[in-house]
This record gives sequence, C-alpha cells and structure tokens, in this order.
Amino acid sequence: MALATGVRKYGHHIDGKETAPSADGLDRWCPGTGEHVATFSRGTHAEVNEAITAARRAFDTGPWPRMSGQQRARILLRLAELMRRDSDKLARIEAEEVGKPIKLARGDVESSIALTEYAAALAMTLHGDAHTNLDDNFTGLVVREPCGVVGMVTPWNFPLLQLIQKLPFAIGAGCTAVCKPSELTSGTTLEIARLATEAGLPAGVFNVVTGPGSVVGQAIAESPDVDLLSFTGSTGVGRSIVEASKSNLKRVSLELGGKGATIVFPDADLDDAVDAAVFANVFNSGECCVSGTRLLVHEDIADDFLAAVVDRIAHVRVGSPLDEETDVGAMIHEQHRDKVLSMVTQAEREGGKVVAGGSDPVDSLPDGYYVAPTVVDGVAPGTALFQEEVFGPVLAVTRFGSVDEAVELANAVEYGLANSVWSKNIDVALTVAKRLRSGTVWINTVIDGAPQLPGGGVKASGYGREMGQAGFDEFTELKTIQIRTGARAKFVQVPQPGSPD
Ligand code: TAP
Repeated sequence: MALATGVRKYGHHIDGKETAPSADGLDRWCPGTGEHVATFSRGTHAEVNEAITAARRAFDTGPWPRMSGQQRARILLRLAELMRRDSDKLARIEAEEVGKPIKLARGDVESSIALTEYAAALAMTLHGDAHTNLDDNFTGLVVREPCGVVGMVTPWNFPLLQLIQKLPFAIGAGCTAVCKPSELTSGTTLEIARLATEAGLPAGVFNVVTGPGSVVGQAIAESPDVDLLSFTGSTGVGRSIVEASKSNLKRVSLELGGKGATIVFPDADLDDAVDAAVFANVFNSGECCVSGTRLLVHEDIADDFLAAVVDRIAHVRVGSPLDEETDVGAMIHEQHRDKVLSMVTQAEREGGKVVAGGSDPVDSLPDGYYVAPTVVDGVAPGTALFQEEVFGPVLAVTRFGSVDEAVELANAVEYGLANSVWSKNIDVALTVAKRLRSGTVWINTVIDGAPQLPGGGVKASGYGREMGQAGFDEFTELKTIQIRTGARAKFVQVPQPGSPD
C-alpha cells in the first residue's frame, strides 16, 4: 500500500475553528518509510490560553453542560457514525504517523467507535441518587455534575484510542476539554475535532492545541482554569504533571507505564499460552503500556515452552506499516529504536541470553526504524530488562518454581498496570489473580477488553480509571443536596413572653 494521503498540514482547533498552520510547524516523517506525512503547528502559551478560555466559556455559560444527556448522546452517536465513515482515513493516518501496522490501526478505529457509542449510552443514563427514607421531613439528593474544564495530554502509541478513552466520556458527562496530543502523532486528534464540529458539537467544547509537551502540556497542567487533568504517558512526565497541577489543586488522573508479566503454569493450554506470550510482546510493535514484556514460566515446562515461543516468533512478519501483511511495524523514531536495541545489549551484559531477534532487521525493509521481535532468556529480577519499560518487542524470560514465587516475581517491579495468568486450574489462576498488584489481570487471555471494562494502574502505573462506568464517573463531581421540609428543630431556645426563665 503506497502513501496516498500526501502531507497533511494542520493548525490548532480552538473555539470551533481551525487556526492557520504556524510558520514554524513540526514535521512528521513516517517512521516506517521515511516519508514526510504531516506538519503540526507549534502551540504557544497565548494559544493554550485562548483554548482554555474557550473551554471555560463553553462550560460556564455555553449550552453543552445544560443540555439533556440525550441531546449530548445524539451528538456522540453522530460522531461515532462520522468516524465509521472516515475509518479508512483515520486508520491510515495512525499507521503513517505511528508506524503501526495498518490492520492494527483499523482495529483501533473500530474500538474507538465502540467506545464512543458506549459513552453515549452513559451520557443518556447519567443520574444520581435520591435518599427518601432518612426521616419523614428530610430528603437527600446526591447528584452527579460534570467536573468542568478537562485538560487531556495523550501519548504517541495509540493516539486515537487514548483520546477516545477520555473524550466521549468527558464530554458525555457535560465537561468541556482542551487536548494536547503527542507532537509526533497529532493527526487523528485534529481529525476528531473536525468530525466533532461536523457532528454538531458546540464551539469551545473540544479544543486541540498541538506542540511540544514542555510548552503546551505544561501550560495546560499549570492553568488555574483547568479543573481536571487527564494524562496518559510515561511515569516520569506523570510526576512532573502532578507538580505542575498544584496551582489550583486540580484533580489529576494518570495512566502511566507498565511492565506486565505473562505467567504460565504447566496446566495451561500451552499452545494458546505460546501464541499469547508472542502476541502480548509484539502487539503494537511492543509500544504498548499493557504489553506482556516479561514471560514468567514454570521451570517444569520452561525449556520446551521457550523453544515453542522462539519457533512461533519467527513467523511474526515485520514490515512496512502500510503493508496489509505486517504484524510488527516500525519504532516511533530512530532514537527510540536505538534505545530498545541498547536495552537488549545491556540485558546481555547483565547475564541474559538472546535466543531470538536482538537486531534491527533493516536490510529487508523500507527506510525506517525496525526491531526484530526479540526474546532474552535468563533475565534476573534485579536487571534493567526485568524492571524497566522497553516499549519495543523485547521479551524478558524468567523461570519460577511455585505459585508464591510467580506472584513475588510479577509484583517485584515499580509498575502495576496489567498481567496475565495462564492456567486451566481455577484455584491457581484466581489465587494468583487476586494476589497480583495491577489494575487489570487477564486469565487465559491477554490485551483483551470491552468498553464496559475499566482500565488503569496502581503503584507507579498511576491512578484513576478509564472506560466503563468508573471511567465516566471520573469526569463528574458529586454534589449532595439536603432538603428539610416542615419545621426544623431550633438550635437557639428563645424564651417565650410570659414563660419563666
Ligand atoms: P510521554 O513522553 O510521557 O508523553 C506523553 C505526553 O505528555 C505527550 O503528549 C508529551 O508531549 C507530553 N509531555 C511531555 N512533557 C510534558 C510536560 N512537561 N508537561 C506536560 N506534558 C508533557 O509519553 P510517550 O513517550 O508519548 O508515551 C509512552 C508512554 O506512555 C509509556 O510510558 C507508556 O507506558 C505510557 N502509556 C500509558 C498508557 C496507560 S493506559 N497506562 C497508555 C499508553 C501509553 P510531546 O509531544 O512533547 O512528547
């Protein structure tokens, strides 16, 4: 599949209008082919302020938070329809800017449509509680209100999906938003802003300012006019976001890094588990927060299991993101490819043995930044490959001898995002699932999900949840309204005329 969309030039999206592209734009080259695919505008403090002012106005005095949930849901459903209409274009932009395989990008668009439709249903059913049995003259209403202006800062690995895990939930609840996508992959966020306007979203409800995180993202995090900051990205930047958000003690939700384990017991369906261990490692070229980047395998089956993984991974097709056959695309940029490969070299220095991949398979591929799916055996818990997020298709293999040891190894990292357990013995699988410290545990499946199911982390993987009812509630505040009817018992006893005091 050749590039056909040409170079896309974008401005920002502020108060329902697109600004002219800035003269000092940020060029984006497809990391899989080296072709120039987009130029994004470099946002300034003034533009961030303009966007926040528009979102503030739309929230404080505009129609959006005051509409019925049904009216908001209708616009979200229209947006989902328009995403379906433009799904080929959206998938292609994702593949070109991220370097991810086009078939995977299509799946991201499908999931984004499903999430938007689900958020529409939640918008329609948003309600609070009425307490009518407190006592005869006392009624309590616990109402859910939109929390205000939401700042959204998103990463480059799933630009569309990460946006859609936030946007329809936030605006479905009646919030307004200012988003800063990654400066490398802003295309689909700006396309969604266009589609939202076409769907009838009022001006100012969704604003996008592109540019470097240190300027645009920082300004959103610091702004006293932003009520909640919803961040997805690395743990390091997450920490600086919390610091920057202190000005007005805004609420912050953080979806951060991960170091997931695929934990395989001898009584698993081993053929399924082999496929899953490969999939969990190479999905989205390993640039995925919930990847299974550590394979913890029981020592009784470890040698045969590892041999099967090495055999299976050899069939994974590394190639151009726009090739329909590709399973693993390019790394996001050259420095990242070099970092991934250097972590493999470091793992070897620290005692690991590379049993598959370990190289840049550049000879057979177009001009891009590729890493062959890699497996490193004998990775000790104290080493960097066991502990640190690689964000590439590199699997660290470690053996265990008991349930206790498996749990201890899985939990022995600072992250707590997602793990998978492979066993047909429900006692083992559920015991391990309960003892794992992560926001998600998959049993006999991996990197699975549905719009109804929340995701998020514990420990250094962050806090807050996205998707599901919990992900919708994140964008609301509870207000308690207490109503006394009839006479209230008086606090101050005033003597009545003529009564003895
Ligand atoms: P980061 O480097 O953390 O960047 C994330 C976003 O923050 C980008 O838009 C970035 O802007 C912006 N940013 C950078 N510095 C900032 C600052 N000082 N203030 C405010 N914003 C700032 O992450 P990434 O490299 O794009 O994405 C990979 C990371 O995201 C991985 O650690 C991955 O695990 C994590 N991730 C987590 C999840 C979940 S659900 N937990 C999902 C996807 C990804 P720039 O455009 O300048 O980079």
